[in-house]
Amino acid sequence: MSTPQPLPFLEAHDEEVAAIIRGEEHRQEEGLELIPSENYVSQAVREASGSIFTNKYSEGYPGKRYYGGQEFTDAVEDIARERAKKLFNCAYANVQPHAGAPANIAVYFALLQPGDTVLGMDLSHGGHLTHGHPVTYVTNIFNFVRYKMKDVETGEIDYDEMRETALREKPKILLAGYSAYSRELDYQRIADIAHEVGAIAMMDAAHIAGLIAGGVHKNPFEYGFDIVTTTTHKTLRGPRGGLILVRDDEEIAKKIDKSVFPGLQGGPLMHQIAAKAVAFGEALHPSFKAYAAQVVKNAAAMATVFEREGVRMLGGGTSNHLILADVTNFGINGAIAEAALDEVGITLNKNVIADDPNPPMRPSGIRFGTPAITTRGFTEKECMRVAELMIEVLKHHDDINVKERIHEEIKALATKFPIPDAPF
Ligand code: DSN
Repeated sequence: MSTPQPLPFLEAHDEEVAAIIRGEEHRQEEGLELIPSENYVSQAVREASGSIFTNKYSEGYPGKRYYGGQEFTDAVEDIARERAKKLFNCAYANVQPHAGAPANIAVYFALLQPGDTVLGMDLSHGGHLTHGHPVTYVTNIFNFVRYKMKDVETGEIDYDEMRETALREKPKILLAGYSAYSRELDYQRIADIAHEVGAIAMMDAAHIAGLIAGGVHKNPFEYGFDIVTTTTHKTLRGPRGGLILVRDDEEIAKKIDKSVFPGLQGGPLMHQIAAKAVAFGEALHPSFKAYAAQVVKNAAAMATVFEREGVRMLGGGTSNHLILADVTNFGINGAIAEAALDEVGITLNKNVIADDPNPPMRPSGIRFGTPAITTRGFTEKECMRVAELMIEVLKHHDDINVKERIHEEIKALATKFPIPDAPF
């Protein structure tokens, strides 16, 4: 088991909250986390995140703050920015976005006028809410148009359609990057289309930032992308937060800084920025390359089991950290699958599949991935066993005896691979 977080004051002063935190510790330790956007941070990241920086207001940027007492906040934000730039090989970094959604929205407000167009991936084909889903407020301000996959069985994006739409709609931003897509992108093609129509090429790398930083996926900046946004807590294995990177354009970087603060956010979360600095330092460690490579190998291993069992996977499998599987052939929907797997200690999420005939709360798919279990030390062997157990649960989702047996095996596996204090 990982070292439990010392909570002497909380346990003395607020037993209720302390007990809830202990419950969550126990849940994370005993179960297997397969939500592909989650991970386990190191104790060092947690120490920085729980540090005294939470007390400090620091509106502005290093050297240009609105309040005094900034010598240490400046120092830590500078380290975070420098490490981020080194990690992604770019000239500018803004480490202040509180999460991925505000990072994307800050870019829109930095570079677009009301009514301007963004060309992004359709949500059901893997895009994200902040890429222009009608439930989000930014769609009242900007015009979002969409591209899709050409073939959902291979995951190939319809680049010809993307180009035709770009020529017709004249987007100011051509947006790549997805929350539920399992293949790699042709960055060169996307950047060329963007620049042909005078658009900014922007990549939302939230899911795969750790794979890029670890060198197992291509870096969009090397193919002409102008901006990369990401969260810091998924494959990148940092604290919850957002990050905006700019390849080399100082004007764009200045506009983004102004957009994040004062345009959109108030005081930055300096404790999270300190924790981001620590996580970026960990990702620069040579062992992170081995971690990122293993994440991809583990997902591929799980896909071989699903393929062998004839389960339909969107995109025909995976080249990254996640798998999107259609569970309707088991006679169930994604919500039933999610609940049955939860009962055996496997956490993942229901997910819409491309052009899903079912509604989002009862979609046809499940989405799962390997970033967190790889941090625990799982290799292909354990991942294949987990995939076999998942399929058994899906086949016998209402058989209590089967689920009890599998739950015991999952607990034993989790106990054998405790969450590490320092994952390198
Ligand atoms: N909620 C994130 C995910 O799970 O992919 C995206 O915002």
